[in-house]
Amino acid sequence: MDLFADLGDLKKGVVIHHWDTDGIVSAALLRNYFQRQYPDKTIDLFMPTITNYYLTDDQYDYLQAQGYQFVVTCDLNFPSDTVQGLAKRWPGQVYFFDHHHHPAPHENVHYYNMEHPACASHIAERLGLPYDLLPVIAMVGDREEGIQQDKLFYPHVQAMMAEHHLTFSQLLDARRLIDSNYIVDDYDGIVETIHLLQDDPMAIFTDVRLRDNLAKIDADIIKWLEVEPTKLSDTVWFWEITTHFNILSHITRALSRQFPDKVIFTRQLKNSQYTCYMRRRDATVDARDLISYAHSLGLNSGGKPEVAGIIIPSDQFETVFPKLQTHLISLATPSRG
Ligand SMILES: [Mn+2]
Repeated sequence: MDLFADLGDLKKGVVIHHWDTDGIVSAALLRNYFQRQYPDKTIDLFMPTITNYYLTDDQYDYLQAQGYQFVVTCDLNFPSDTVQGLAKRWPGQVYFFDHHHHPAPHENVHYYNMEHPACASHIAERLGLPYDLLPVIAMVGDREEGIQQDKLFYPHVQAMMAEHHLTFSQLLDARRLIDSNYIVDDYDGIVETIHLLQDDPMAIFTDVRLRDNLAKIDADIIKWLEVEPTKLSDTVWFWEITTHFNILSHITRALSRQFPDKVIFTRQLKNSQYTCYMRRRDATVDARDLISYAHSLGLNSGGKPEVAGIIIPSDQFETVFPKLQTHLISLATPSRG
């Protein structure tokens, strides 16, 4: 079955993709597929602002002004209102690929979403492509070591390791190299990497710019490990991270490794919103308590028992942040008596 039969004579489309390894590989797979199967169609690349799982009005306007006739989204797990926003502007010509969960299908959208190790592996299956190096890099990208426990898909990873003489840790490196683009906030670098992956996935291992990114990222993390915290209490230590890199989660993890008995609390202002992280190892705070408190304040928040991420729009920052901080200190203070 031809997934894209409804495109008919439409010539100009765009892939809107995630900024991580899986999203980048998905875009490369789709572009290669179109070049082979539909050489008369062009398919450009577009990304939301890094960290935004939605499109702004300006971005919708830009996409319409480009004259795109169809839209393919991959690995972004766009919320319903964004999918509707796309469907309204491109009725019948939105192709949605994802592997996160199963919300109800949207009207006027070609909706391809199912559980899969990666969006790229799901796309490969849907398009009848082999599980070759591209989907394998994406599966390792999203699942990391966890993919080794996947009886159905790990054999495909092993086959590519054998064919290309790669170790598993080199596949993990591929993920670090590809993800380095978004961490250093390099939009052009992401486009270049997609082209590189389209032509020769092995070329990323020797790409000087990507290696250089890793060195910059490591240097930045090391620098922050030496910065004195603001000690909000005996256990809650706070750092305000000022860098233009998308690196807050990495820094927070590194700080937590360095101070395993502390509750690490970090904050970064970027794109007119604050992102806060809380992470702990040996301290007994349950991050989910902070997440529900953030939800009660109307904030976007998610995580696991050991880590919480919270977004604060800058216009709410003054009123909301002190409450969050006070609540975290009380969660981390053992009650006496
Ligand atoms: Mn993914």
